[in-house]
Amino acid sequence: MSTPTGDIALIGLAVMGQNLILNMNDHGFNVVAYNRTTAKVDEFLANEAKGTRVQGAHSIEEMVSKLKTPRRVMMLVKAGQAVDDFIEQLIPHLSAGDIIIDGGNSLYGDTERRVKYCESKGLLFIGTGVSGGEEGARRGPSIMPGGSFKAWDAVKDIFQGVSAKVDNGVPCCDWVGYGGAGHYVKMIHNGIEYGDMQLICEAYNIMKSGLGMSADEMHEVFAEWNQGELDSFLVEITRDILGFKDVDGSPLVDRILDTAGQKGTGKWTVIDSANLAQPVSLIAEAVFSRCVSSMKDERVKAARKLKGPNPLMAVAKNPTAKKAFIADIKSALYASKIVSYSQGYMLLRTAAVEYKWKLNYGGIALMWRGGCIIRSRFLGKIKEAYDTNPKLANLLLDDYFRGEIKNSQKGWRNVVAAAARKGIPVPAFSTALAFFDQYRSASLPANLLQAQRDYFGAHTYERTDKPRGEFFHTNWTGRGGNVSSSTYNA
Ligand code: 2AM
Repeated sequence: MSTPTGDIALIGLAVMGQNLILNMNDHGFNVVAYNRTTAKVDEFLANEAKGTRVQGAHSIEEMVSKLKTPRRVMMLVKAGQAVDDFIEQLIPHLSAGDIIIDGGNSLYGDTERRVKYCESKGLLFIGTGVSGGEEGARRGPSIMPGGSFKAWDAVKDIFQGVSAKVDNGVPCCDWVGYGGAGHYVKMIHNGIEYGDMQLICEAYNIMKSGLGMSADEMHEVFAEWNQGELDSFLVEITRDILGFKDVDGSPLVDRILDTAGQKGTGKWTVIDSANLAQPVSLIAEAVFSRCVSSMKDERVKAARKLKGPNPLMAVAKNPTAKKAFIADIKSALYASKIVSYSQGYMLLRTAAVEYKWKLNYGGIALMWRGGCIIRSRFLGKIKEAYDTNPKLANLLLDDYFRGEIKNSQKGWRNVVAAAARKGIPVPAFSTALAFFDQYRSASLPANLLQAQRDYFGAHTYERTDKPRGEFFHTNWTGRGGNVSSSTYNA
């Protein structure tokens, strides 16, 4: 048998898989391609991979035999059972120290389990987030690997080689942490992506309904926003979408049905935030807004029965006032975005404690800085904030972001208030503002809430004039006993 020459094998020849293989090939790596439906291997070799050094395999055994040791086998297959099935198929053919990599959109809990399982068999396992879509996979994605740390040295050159680069060659890929940390960070990335998209959609909706602006006018506004601190992939594509014309020359965006789909990573972020008691309210609003949008028939019926104010604002008719209001919308978008990332990082910090990961928060911002869907100039500022103070408790407390919120606050409040008056829904702008106002409140009405809980459930309360940890119960009605509830703590 000839000496194996394969640096890495890749299972799963959907577009992402194919593109990542071609990207690896461009960077000088020798890739072995395999797919469950082996006809796809031949098609790939005869077409997209023609003239490259990519090798094909028609069985797991053949694939493994073509790999140098330690063997590196990466899967880009449908999340769920397919990943477990391939692990089982691979195990008999691999040896101690070989590495299995899952680059799909797996749930971090599954990755956590797979790392332990593979390690128990003497193998190493990496679960990695790969973001950037098909284009990213081909030209340079953001790669967020976690799992068996011992495997990092053996995959680092490949992963960092093919990943996106920022600031003259800094790779958007670094080791995230043990177990499911890589897939967790990818999940938060997707949650934040939901939030960013919702914020942009709210800005668009106010301009459209409140200011009566055309797609072309909004195209100009987004083009301008993309020059400044909002410079990002999502603002850039929004600019292009608003300028895109249908075959008859009218804006295509106006013809697209307003029902949003979702695949689940936003929902997982929100479920985990509830489990860890972290108020990731903006991502939650983004997920729920997609749910409301998908109730199209119900909304159409409700629109006939439930009346509100005329959304067109008076400022729409005054060019100077309109311009000022558009600047306020930009402030609302920017400040809300700062809140959303602050909330996402709150969840990351809590998850790190709960799941015992040592996360590098600046490093995570750097991984998201290029290649992925949320890539932006803004993430460079988040990296700077954590470089300045790795122990930063909350992004809102960083000097730079504190200053930015201060400058944006007036416009932000103006937009939320105007939208409320005109009946234009801005759930993400509003929840961001509500969170900001709660977070900066030394006292909240939870004193009353605790009284209510003690009244109906004898749940007890602490007092402002006594040390923390001392609990009191009051017999509020004079009826019933003085027994407090100690077991129920919902
Ligand atoms: P296929 O081409 O044989 O369908 C994206 O769907 C990728 O995941 C494809 O490469 C697909 O292989 C693979 N895939 C999906 N479900 C799978 C399963 N249950 N087992 C193996 N591969 C699967």
